[in-house]
Amino acid sequence: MPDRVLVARAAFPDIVDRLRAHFEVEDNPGDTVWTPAQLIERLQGKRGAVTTGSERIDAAVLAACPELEAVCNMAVGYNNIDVEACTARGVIVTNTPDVLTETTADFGFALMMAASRRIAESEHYLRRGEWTQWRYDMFTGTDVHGATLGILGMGRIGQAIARRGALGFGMRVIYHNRSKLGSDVEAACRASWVDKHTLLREADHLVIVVPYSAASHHAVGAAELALMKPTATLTNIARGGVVDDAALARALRERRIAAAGLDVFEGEPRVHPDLLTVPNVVLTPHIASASVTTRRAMASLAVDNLIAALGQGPSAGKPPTPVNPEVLRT
Ligand code: 8YV
Repeated sequence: MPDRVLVARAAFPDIVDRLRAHFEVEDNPGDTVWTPAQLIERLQGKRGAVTTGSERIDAAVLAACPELEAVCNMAVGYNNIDVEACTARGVIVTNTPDVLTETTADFGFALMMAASRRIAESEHYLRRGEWTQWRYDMFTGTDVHGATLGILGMGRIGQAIARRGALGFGMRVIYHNRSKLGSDVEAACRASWVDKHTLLREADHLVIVVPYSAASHHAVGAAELALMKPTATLTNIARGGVVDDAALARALRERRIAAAGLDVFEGEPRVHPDLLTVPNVVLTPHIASASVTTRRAMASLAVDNLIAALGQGPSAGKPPTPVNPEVLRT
């Protein structure tokens, strides 16, 4: 009997089919988002699962699914998974780094430009039929080229955004990260480490790319927004919860910062109602990695990880991108 695995959300069928050569696969072509109880039910008897950010794998799920050995997230972020609990139970966790870096950086940059040049706000105005004449100050925004780009969280995606800013737009790039990057990496991105206060005070465009954790919860709230320039923009492509959305909506409404671009939200797919009514914010539904090529690469890497994690295929026992590789050594 082949091992049984679960693919928790719809994904490219031709890529999911690759699992069928090794496993008995239960998938979810209707793409229902299961409740935790439904997820536990589907995971019964499964040795492995491909998950997305929508499925929470915590200690309770693990306790209820003792046969589970591999959780392969189709995302670079894995705050939906209690990695510590997985490690304690010997469950391997994998993610999909690298394959989405450039696509996500493109999108972060696009959102930052859309916010600073008021693209969504002015498009809505045009669609409402309000454009009757040219005006010298119509939708004037802030320049991106030559401005100071501040990056909170300087991992792979942060560095890719830094390169775009420095090399493509002549921006001065400052960043804040728990640890300062090596001077070679800083030189490649033309970026300098600053403390968080300096980052908030000096950035013309703040882009948030820090992973979500208890430590980064509301890393940007009312106090941090108060430090920013009234002409500054804020872009969040990290995770909802890193920014206090209620405080951000207030700051936008009161024009304490100029504009924001948000791809992620606290409690998404719900969006804080105040964000829906302020004009100076561009809102997108968590699509920063959504190019066809990249989403296929993410699905493919998640599938490769599952095949290898469960001891099949050419890399048996060596999933390409483990989050808790210590599990493989035990
Ligand atoms: C995913 C993401 O689309 O990779 C991540 O961490 O946020 C996105 O690329 C999303 O999490 C679905 O799993």
